[in-house]
Amino acid sequence: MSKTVHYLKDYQAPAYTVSHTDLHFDIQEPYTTVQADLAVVPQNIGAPLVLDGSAELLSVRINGNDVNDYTLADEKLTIANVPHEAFTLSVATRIKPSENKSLMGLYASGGNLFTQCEPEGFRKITFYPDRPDVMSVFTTTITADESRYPVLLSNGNKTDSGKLSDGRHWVKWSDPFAKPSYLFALVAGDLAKTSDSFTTRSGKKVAIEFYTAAADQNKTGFAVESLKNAMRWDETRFDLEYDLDIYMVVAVGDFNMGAMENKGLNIFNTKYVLADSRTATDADFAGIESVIAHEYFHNWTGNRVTCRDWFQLSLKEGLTVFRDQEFSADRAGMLTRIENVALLRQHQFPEDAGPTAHPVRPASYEEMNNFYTMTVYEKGAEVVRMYHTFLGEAGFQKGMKLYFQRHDGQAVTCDDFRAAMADANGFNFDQFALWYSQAGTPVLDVATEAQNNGDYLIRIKQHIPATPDMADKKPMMIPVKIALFSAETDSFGQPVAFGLNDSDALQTETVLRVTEAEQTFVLKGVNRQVVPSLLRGFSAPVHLNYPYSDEDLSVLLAADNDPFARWEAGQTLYRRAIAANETALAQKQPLPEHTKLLQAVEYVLKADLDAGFKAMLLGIPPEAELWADRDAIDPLRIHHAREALLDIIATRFKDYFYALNSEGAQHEQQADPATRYEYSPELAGWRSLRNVCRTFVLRADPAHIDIVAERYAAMAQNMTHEWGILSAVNHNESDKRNELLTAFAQKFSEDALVMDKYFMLVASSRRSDTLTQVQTALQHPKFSLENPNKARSLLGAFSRNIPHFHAENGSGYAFIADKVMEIDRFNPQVAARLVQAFNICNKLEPVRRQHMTEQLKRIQAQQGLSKDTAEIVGKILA
Ligand code: B3K
Ligand code: ZN
Repeated sequence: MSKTVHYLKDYQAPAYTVSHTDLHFDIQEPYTTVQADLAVVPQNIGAPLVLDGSAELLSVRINGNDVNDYTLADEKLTIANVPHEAFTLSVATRIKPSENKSLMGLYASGGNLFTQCEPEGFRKITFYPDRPDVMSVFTTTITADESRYPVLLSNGNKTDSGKLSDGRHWVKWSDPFAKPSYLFALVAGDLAKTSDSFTTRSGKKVAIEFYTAAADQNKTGFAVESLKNAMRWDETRFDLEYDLDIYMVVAVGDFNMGAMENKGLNIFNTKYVLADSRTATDADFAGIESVIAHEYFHNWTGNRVTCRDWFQLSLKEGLTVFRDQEFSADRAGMLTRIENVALLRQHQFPEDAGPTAHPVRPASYEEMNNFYTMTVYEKGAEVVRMYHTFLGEAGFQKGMKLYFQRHDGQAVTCDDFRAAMADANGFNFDQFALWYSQAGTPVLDVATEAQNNGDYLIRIKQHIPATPDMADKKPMMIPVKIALFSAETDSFGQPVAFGLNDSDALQTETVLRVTEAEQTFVLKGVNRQVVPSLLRGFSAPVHLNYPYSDEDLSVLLAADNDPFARWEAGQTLYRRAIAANETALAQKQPLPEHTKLLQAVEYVLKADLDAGFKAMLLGIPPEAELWADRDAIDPLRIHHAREALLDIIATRFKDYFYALNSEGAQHEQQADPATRYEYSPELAGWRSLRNVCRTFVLRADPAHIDIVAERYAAMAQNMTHEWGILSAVNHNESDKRNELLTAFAQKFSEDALVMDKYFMLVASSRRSDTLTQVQTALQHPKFSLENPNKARSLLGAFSRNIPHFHAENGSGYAFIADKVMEIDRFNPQVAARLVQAFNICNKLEPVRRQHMTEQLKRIQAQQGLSKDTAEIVGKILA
C-alpha cells in the first residue's frame, strides 16, 4: 500500500460544505442500504467535488439527475463538474455490517447494529466530506424488521415513526445542532431501556435513557447517577447546561475504545457502563464515573465547539480530560491528582521519549486512529491545567466564557483556545504555543542557594530533549509551583513565608513563571534552613531534578501540605533504592541497608493518614517509569532490583501489613451492612490499602495462600476484594493459585467483563508457566480475539508483563508479534495499539533489541499490513 502522510501545514478550508444531511438506512439481511441526500453549498466555485468513502457505491445524483461522470479511486469519489449554486447531492451505498470486524463504521455486535465514526468511520457508511470542519444538520430515518430491531436510535430528538405492512417499522431522528460526520451515530437492535431524567438548572426536563442487553439492565444504576452528577457539576463549575431533550447511552460489548460522545447518543464499551459491587472493582466504578462524565462534557467541549481538523484533536480531548479530572477530583478527593500524574508518567512520558513521540498537536499523521494517544489526551490535559495554574480558577473560567462566546457552533483550533485564554485575561500566551508544537518531556534542573541577607535563590535550567520529529527546541513557558518548609528543629516541617520582591507581602506558595533556558528567582526574607517543595501539584508535565538529600525527602514526605509533593518525595526515595539495588546486583554485592527509605516506609505505615493515601504512598514506581532516560535497558535487571526492594519491604514490615489488613477489615465491619461493600471513596480507600497489604503478605509468606483460600469465600462479596486477593496470589507457583483462578472463571463464566479480569490475571502472572497458560487461554470458550476487551485483557496485559514479555530468548516478542499480525487482518486499530509494546525496542540492550527488531521486520513484511500498524512499526524501525 502506498503511504500517504497528512500534514497540518497543508490544511485548506473545505471547497464544499453541507448545510443539511438527510440519511435513510434500510436495514436488511445481510445488506444495509444507505440513501444520503446532502444540501451542498459551494465555497470554492468550480473546484471539483471530492467525497471520502469506501462503501459500495450504488448511485450518484445531483438535483435528481443521475451522474455518471465521476471517478472513484483511493477511497475518494471525485465529481469534476458540479453546479455553482447550492445543490442536492444524492448518494446511495450498500454495506454489510455483519462482516465488519474493524468496528469502525456500521458493524454488528451480538446481533445488534452500532456505529463508530470518529475519526473517519462515516466514510465506511456513505460518501461524504468526512472532515470535522464540515458541520451539517442531520436527519436520520431508519427502517428495519421490528421483531429483530425493536430499538432504532440516532442523534437528536425522535421526531416521527411508523409501521410498515411487512413487519418492518421506521423511526426518524432530527438533530437540530450542526455537527461533523464523526459525531453521527446509529443503533438498531433488541436492547433493554433504563429510563431516568434530569432537570437542568433553567428548569428543562431532559429524558435519560440507557440501553443495554436485557441481562445487564440491573447494572446501569451507578452510570445513570454518574451522568446526573456530571450534568449538575458542569452547570455549577462551568455554567454549561445540556441542550437537547434527550440523552442516550448505549452499551456494547465489542468496542475499540472506552466510549464515544456522539451528539445525544453516546455509545459506550460495556466496561464503562455496567457495574455492581459483586462484579466491578472500586477502580471500575471510578472509571465509569469519569468516562460517563468525560463523554457528557464533550457535549460542549467537542460537539458544540469542535475541531477544525484532526491535528487539533487535543482541543477537545485535552480540555475534556482536564474537565473530567476536575470532576473526579471534586468527587473523590485529593488522590485523583496523584493518580493522574502516575498515569501520565507511566504511559505518556515513555511515549514522549520513544519512536512515536509527537507534539500535543501533531504536525503529521498517516493513520489518524494512531493519534488518540496519551500525549494528545493526558499531556493535552496538563497543557490545559497549566493555563489554569497561571490564571487561577476565575481567570480560567473567563477564558472559557470567551471561548464559547466566540466559537459556539464552530470548528476551531488550539490557537483559538489559547487566544481566548489570553484575551479574556490580558495574559500573553505567545510562548505557551510551544507546548502544542514541541514534543518531548522538558527537563528542569534546579539548584538553590541560601544567601546571608536572607535571599533564597532558585536557579532553573530547562532543556527539551530531541525527538524523532525535531532536534532543536526552544525554551518553553513553564509554571513551577513552589513552597519552602523549615528544616530546623524548632520549626521542623512548618511552611516558611517569603517575599517575591521588596514590596510584596509574604507568601508561602507561588508559581514561578519559567520562560528562559536559564533563570534565577529570588525569594526574600528566608532566614532559616529550608527544604524547597518544587513542582507542587505537579504544576507542569516535566522531569524535575533537584539534589535532595534523603533527609530532605523525609522532611517533605512527613510534612509537606501538598499531597502530590509528599507522594513524590516517597517516589524519589523508592527510585533511589531501586537504583542502588540494581548496582549492587550488577556487582554481585549484598543489597544496601536502605535505612532512610525503611524509616520512611515505617513512618507511612504508622502515620495517621487517609487509608487510600497510605495505599498510594506504599506504591513503588512501575518499571516503565524507571526506564525513563536510559538506554541499553535490561528490563529484567531493573525488574529484579525492584522486586528485591519489594521483598525487603515485605519481609521487614510483614507484621504491619497483617495488622493494617485486619484494621481495614474492622473498619469495613463497622460500616452499615447495606452499604458495606458498595463503592464509596472512603471504603474504597480502605479496600485499596487492604489489597496492598495482601500483596506484601503473600510476598513475604507464600504459604499464606492456604489461609487466603479459606477466607476467600467470605470475602467474595465484593469484586475489589476478590480482585485484590487473586492479584496477591497470582504469582504463587502452587496449584492452589490455579485452583483459585479456575474457580473464579467458573463462578463468573457468564459475565464477559469479569472474564476479562480472569484473562488479565492469567496474563499478568510472574509464574514460570505464564506464556503456556496464556496460549491455553486463547482456546478458552469465553475468549475471542475479535473482541477488543478480550484481546486487550490477555495480550495487552501480557505485553506489560516484564519478565515474560521480555524473556531473554525472545519468546514473548514472537508471541505478541504473531497476535499483532493475526489481529491486523481484521482490526487494525487494536493491532496498532498492541504493537506499541515494541516502542521500547531501540532502548533495549543488544540481544533483546535484536529479537524485537526481527519480530518488527516480520510484521512489516506481512502482506496487506494495515496503515495503522505499518505507521507504528515504520516509526520504531526508522
Ligand atoms: N472521542 C472518542 C475517541 C474516538 C477514538 C477513535 N479511535 C472518545 C473520547 O475521547 O471521548
Ligand atoms: Zn474524549
